[in-house]
Amino acid sequence: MRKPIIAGNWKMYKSFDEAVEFAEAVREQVPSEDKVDAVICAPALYLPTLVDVATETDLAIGAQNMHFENEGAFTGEISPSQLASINVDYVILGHSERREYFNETDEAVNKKVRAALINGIVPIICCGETLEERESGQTEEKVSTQVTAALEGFTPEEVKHMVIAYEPIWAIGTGKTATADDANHVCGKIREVVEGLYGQEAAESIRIQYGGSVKPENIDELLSKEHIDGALVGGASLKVDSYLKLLEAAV
Ligand code: G2H
Repeated sequence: MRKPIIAGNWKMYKSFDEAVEFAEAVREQVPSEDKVDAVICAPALYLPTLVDVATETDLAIGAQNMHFENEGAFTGEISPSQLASINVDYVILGHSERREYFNETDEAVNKKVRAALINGIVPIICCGETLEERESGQTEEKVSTQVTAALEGFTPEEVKHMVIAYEPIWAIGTGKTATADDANHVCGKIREVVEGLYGQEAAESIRIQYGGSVKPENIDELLSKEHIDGALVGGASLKVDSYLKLLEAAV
């Protein structure tokens, strides 16, 4: 049985005060981490404070990006060892917004996944197709290429602890969601790709989230599907009530 993981991706939203208020409001209410992994991936400059607020609770804190080098002359970047030094638990890697607006490549994502593992941070590796790719029947090929590249060069044991987020780009922040069956189908294909690369045990252990306009109204159906182990949630993770409802749905 794979433990569900619900991760909020706050993107570039919330003031510092709003972020702290949110974490203080949810930290005692999130379900036990025995049942669900509850994560908030916040803007980088709030991370040390949010980690403090979440200490000794079942709320985990993640980053939305990082560099793959631990240190160096990379003005403006944040390193994996820096994130680890403030006890950040998760990092989103290869989100479509980073691939599209910041030229993040499959190769960079692969290096970041390795750097995350070395530093004890769980990578949430994003993949997904554009509307054009979906309409021309290239969905499976696209996600397979992205996942194969991101997972290149690991051991089955390492892969077991990773998280993949399938986020069809056309469903992100648009209010459009893939049907639960379509999302499950693609998540199942991703699991097949992992099995082909790293074997059955790794494929059955790795957790695969769906992302793209997930909200309290549609999460039950998504989570009822065999291959969907959680959600990466943008807009609906910004409000306390809504975030807690998403977590409850996963218990
Ligand atoms: C997809 C998702 C979070 P939203 O980017 O990663 O955002 O739930 O707003 O579509």
